[in-house]
Amino acid sequence: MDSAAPRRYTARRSADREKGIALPYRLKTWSLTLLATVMLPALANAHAILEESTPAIDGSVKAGPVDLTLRYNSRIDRGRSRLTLTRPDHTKDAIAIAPDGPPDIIRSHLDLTPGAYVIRWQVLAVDGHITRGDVPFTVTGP
Ligand SMILES: [Cu+2]
Repeated sequence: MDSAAPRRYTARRSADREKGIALPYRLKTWSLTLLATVMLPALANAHAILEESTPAIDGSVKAGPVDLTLRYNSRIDRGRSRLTLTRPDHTKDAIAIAPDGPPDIIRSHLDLTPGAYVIRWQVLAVDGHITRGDVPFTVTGP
């Protein structure tokens, strides 16, 4: 009888110790689950949204060399993004995207005569979603 008591006591102590170790692990797992739940909708919305452009939408620039800059809210896959320029005579041309620069910016260099233009952009964001939009602008005489 006397020998059984310490044994049971030992067993209970080791069970308590296990509980003490298990709790932080459980909390950690729960925290990660919570974090994933909070983060996933944010990642799903990481497709590219145009935040700033030069020329600005409905803006105007002077004729001659024009540096086109499109800045997005997320990283862009340049190799799978496209720019199309619609000229005043409604002809369309694919325009080259500069291969360098920050990952959230697309640049191109144009030489434009006066008139109304539209840049149509189509970009692939890091989340795998493609978004498109238009930047209409006017080129004024020198
Ligand atoms: Cu997306």
